[in-house]
Amino acid sequence: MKTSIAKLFAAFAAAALALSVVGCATSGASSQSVSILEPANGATVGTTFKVRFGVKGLEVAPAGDIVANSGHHHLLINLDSIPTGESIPFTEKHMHFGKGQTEAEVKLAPGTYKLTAQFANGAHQSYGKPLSQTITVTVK
Ligand SMILES: [Cu+2]
Repeated sequence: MKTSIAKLFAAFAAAALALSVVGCATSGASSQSVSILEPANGATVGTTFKVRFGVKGLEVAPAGDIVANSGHHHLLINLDSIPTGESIPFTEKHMHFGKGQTEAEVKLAPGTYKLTAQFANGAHQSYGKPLSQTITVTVK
């Protein structure tokens, strides 16, 4: 009796493990992320400040060709993430780093701002909310 329960448990554990492995393989998107490394969320910065972007599981490349898991950074001023597949406009509030830059000098007038890093493909089509991060900074 004891043995059969142990065997059953072992089989169950093996099945659970197999499921979790499959789960990892199919949800590759969760291993990818985009973040603002600098400034920190809630930071107070000067009117000229440096923004540094970070990526995980993605390639940063100049704008041009559409390549899977590759793209460039955008900084959106006082805007939320852009829905997946939508083109990111070229305005003062949508800064494109189409040369593949991972950091930039940003100038803003004093005030409180929402800054959103949005990753997009070579044709400036957004990868959506999963590959974005929004922080708030105070410019003094
Ligand atoms: Cu762009």
